[in-house]
Formats: sequence, C-alpha cells, structure tokens
Amino acid sequence: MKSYHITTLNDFIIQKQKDFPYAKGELSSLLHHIGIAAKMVNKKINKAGLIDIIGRSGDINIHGEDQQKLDVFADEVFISALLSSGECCGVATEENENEIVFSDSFATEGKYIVCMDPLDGSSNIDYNVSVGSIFSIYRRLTPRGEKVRNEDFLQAGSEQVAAGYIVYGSSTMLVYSTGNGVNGFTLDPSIGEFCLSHPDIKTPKDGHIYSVNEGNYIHFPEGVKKYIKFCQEIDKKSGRPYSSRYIGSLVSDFHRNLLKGGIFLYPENETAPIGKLRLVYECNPIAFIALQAGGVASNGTSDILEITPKSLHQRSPFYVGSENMVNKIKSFLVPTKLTR
Ligand code: P6P
Repeated sequence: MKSYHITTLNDFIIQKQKDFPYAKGELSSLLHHIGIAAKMVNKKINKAGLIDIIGRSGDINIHGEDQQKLDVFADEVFISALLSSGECCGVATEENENEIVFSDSFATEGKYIVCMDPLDGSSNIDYNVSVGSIFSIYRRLTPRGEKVRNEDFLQAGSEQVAAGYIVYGSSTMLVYSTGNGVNGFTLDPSIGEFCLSHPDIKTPKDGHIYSVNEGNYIHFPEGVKKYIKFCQEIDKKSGRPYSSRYIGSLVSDFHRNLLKGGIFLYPENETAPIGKLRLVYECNPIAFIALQAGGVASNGTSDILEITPKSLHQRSPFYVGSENMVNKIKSFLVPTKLTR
C-alpha cells in the first residue's frame, strides 16, 4: 500500500526544535500560534468575496492609506495569537503607529518580540490578486518581566531569530526559516494543516525574471534604468530577454522569484525618495528568507540585514533575489569612477 508520509508544520517545528539543545519550546510555541492565525486569516480571505469583509474599512491607516477591512481583521487575529502564545511580549505591525505592549504578567515574561505586516498587498484583495502576511521574530533586548520598549523593535535584521511569510494564492503556503535553511508548507484545507511541500528551498543563483513597477521608470535612478534596459536585451545564454513579472504584491512576487530565480526591485524614486517598502516588517523578514535560501538583499549600497532601523515604519529601497542578479544591479548602482 502506498504510504502517504505527511509532515505537518507542527511535526516539523517539534523535529527542528531538537536542533537547538537549549530550546525549551518557546519559539516552537510562537511559530505554532502564527500558523493558527494564518489559517484563520486564510479562511476569511477565501470567503472575502462572499461575506461583508471585502473592501475598505472606512478608516485610514497610520500612513494615510485606505485601510481594508481584512487588514484590520488580520492585524487583530495575529496580535491575539501572539498574545495567546505567552512567548511574545510585544508586537509592531504596519497597522499600528506604535508597538503593542503586552502588559499581563504572563506576556511580559515573553522572550520574543514580533514585527509584522499582517496583510501585505491588501489593496489587491478586491480584485482577487494574491496577498500575504509577513513576520519577523527577535529576542527582546529589555529584561524579561518588564514591559517591552521601542528599542526592542529597532534591531538590525541580522538579529532575527526567525522570519517568514504566508502567501494566500492559488494555494496557501507558509514559508519560514529559523536560521537553518528555508522550508515551505502548503495548507491542506481538507485536514486544516500546513504540510511540508517545499523542503530546504534554495533560490537559483541566476534567473530570468525581473519584478519592478516600470510605471515609475522615469523617476528611477540612472543605474536602475540601465539595469532594466539590461534585462530587456537578448541574454546570451538563453537567446532572449528576461521576463517582466510584477503583480504589485510583495509576498507573491518574491515567492515566485524565490522558487524560480529572479530579482524584485522597489527602488527609491521621486515619488518615494527612500523607497516604499518598510524595513522592519517587510524588507528584513523577506531578506532573511532570501539569504537563508542563498539569495541576496540590498538597499542598493548596504546589505538590508545590516541596517539598524531608526523608526518602526522606516522605508528602504529594496533589491532582493538571485545572488548574481542582485549583484549585477548593484554594479549598475555604484557610480563609476568616470562619472565622478
Ligand atoms: P506599487 C503593496 O501595497 C506593497 O506594499 C507591496 O506588497 C508591493 O510590492 C508594493 O506595495 C507595490 O507598490 O507602488 O508598485 O503599487
């Protein structure tokens, strides 16, 4: 009889916990609760068109952007799940101006803080385009037992102990790393479990996909313009130009490129002078995954993970994906001696 060996997310978390001799299960519990919240958000997203949860909440979020109802729902679900874990002492999310400080004694003992974009790309929801949730986990800097402080959330991305995302697409996947490689789990709705489907993801060193909003082309730095033209030339190896793939949803664009090879760019431009994407809860977790899978992530001049954030909602230019492609655009962005 054919054996169906299924490794669920929880099986995997527990198995991997054994890799950390001093682990007491705190991080495992945190990841387990993120998985539960992801299933709850997934259920709502799948029904968004059928129940009154699609569209704008009528509120404007802290960035002056229309807040979608599902944004609010996802924010509340993830914050509640993180509080319930008892391992998290505070959360910073895109939807809240300041960090959420958990004040009950159970939570203030928590060892970890979490930074999240609870529902990235939510403006796409009304049009049935894939969206995602992004999370980033750090050890707190302040003593356990005290309330968490802003400094706990302003650590360089290299200090992350875990990061990942959920992509609510043609299937729903949870992809995460605790620093020992990247693994992907696909939700099987028939059993309500995330099942290991993409073990030990490695991103190709080269690719033929570039993902950028070319509508901003005239506002891009010269080096970015040159790189885009480079992508449109005939590639000697393949005999054709690269393919442009951009759906305006970071998690979906990144996930496709992670598996197939490719580069995602969100450069600074005249309308977004330091880029659009958020360093703390978008660039850092995605960069952590990219590096763990053998890719590269840069702001054009520095490794993303080496930047120490100055504020929760700080933006950054973002170039992430296949090593050779990101290094190529970096060579276009470095001013040549001739231009000095
Ligand atoms: P633009 C979605 O709003 C988002 O934050 C990312 O998911 C996505 O990559 C980017 O913005 C798209 O921005 O300016 O190209 O529409």
